[in-house]
Amino acid sequence: MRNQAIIAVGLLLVSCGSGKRSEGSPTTDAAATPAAALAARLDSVARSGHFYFGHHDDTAYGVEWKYEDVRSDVRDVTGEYPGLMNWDLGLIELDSARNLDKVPFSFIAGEIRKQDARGGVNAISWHPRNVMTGGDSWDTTGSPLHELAGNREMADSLDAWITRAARFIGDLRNEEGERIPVVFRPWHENNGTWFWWGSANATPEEYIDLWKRTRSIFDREGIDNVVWAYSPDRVDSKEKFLLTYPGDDYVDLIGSDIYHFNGEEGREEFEKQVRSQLSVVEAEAKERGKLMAFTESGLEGVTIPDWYTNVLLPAVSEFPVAYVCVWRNANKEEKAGHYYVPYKGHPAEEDFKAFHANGKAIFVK
Ligand code: BMA
Repeated sequence: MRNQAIIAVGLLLVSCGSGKRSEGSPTTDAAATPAAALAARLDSVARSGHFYFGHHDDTAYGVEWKYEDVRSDVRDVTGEYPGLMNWDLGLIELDSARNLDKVPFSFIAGEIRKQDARGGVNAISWHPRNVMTGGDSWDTTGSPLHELAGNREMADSLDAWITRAARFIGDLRNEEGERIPVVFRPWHENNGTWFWWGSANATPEEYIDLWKRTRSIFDREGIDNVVWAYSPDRVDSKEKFLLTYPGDDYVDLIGSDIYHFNGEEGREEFEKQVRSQLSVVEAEAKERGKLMAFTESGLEGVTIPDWYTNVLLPAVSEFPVAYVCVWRNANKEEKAGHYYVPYKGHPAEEDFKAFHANGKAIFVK
């Protein structure tokens, strides 16, 4: 199995206990593939009590700008880029030049290279179209996964789509021509009902088959720069977690996506959810020798001015997460109010600076 090196690294590190690494630590194994090297890095960050701070589409656009060379709302406020940048492959499946949020794929590849060169990490999500109707990820009509086994044409399309995603990722290379490792987080939030691969439109077996299909295509393409991340939405019990867990051979990192809704009123609920869901993730990660992360979060509009230091930081500090990623700062002309990091002049700016200065979250120059 292509991922054995990563799994071995994870197990070895976990069995070493916190802090110290034993003789024959995974430095040599970690160099075996770009993915294994990234897994080892994420693991050592989590063990050190730090986490990469992540932001989706960070350098593509911000609330008040688009495609400036080179700008970031995170850097405008803190002086540094986020330690992790997330990018989305939605529409790569149709060979489009731009993704679902109109970010050119050539731009994404270039930014991934820059982020890697500055010592940061990249993660990739994917919101592909509905393989049956051609609608977007949120179009659940047709429940394509129920039909896949009996529909050769649709299965071939899906395989071609996955192949395009695999080739894009396999083509990510640094100046030396080496593959750049990324965290890849396909088929996310499957416990929710809003995506066509979600719980209302796929049986657990169909969902797990989708993962296996994805992995086998990436393996066929010889992709060795992916840390595989599984990130359901509502996992507050071991049973729910296990229901659609693709299996230890297919996953390197497990996480959960949890957003804060309803501002101050929703604060307690968010804190409770983080605690209950990340506790399940932590227990499973420990038992299985996997990395863990808080794969998506955020409070839209950052309407609680001390959200970063008084809500997010205490919540994640309880867990050995390798990273926490907040969603994008959509440009105000595209989707007003849809942003998760304070920009310059925003009421939460000072608090975000304090979150940065606190030192637990990793940013990069
Ligand atoms: C969602 C929103 C959408 C966007 C999608 C993919 O959460 O931000 O506007 O198209 O993610 O980035």
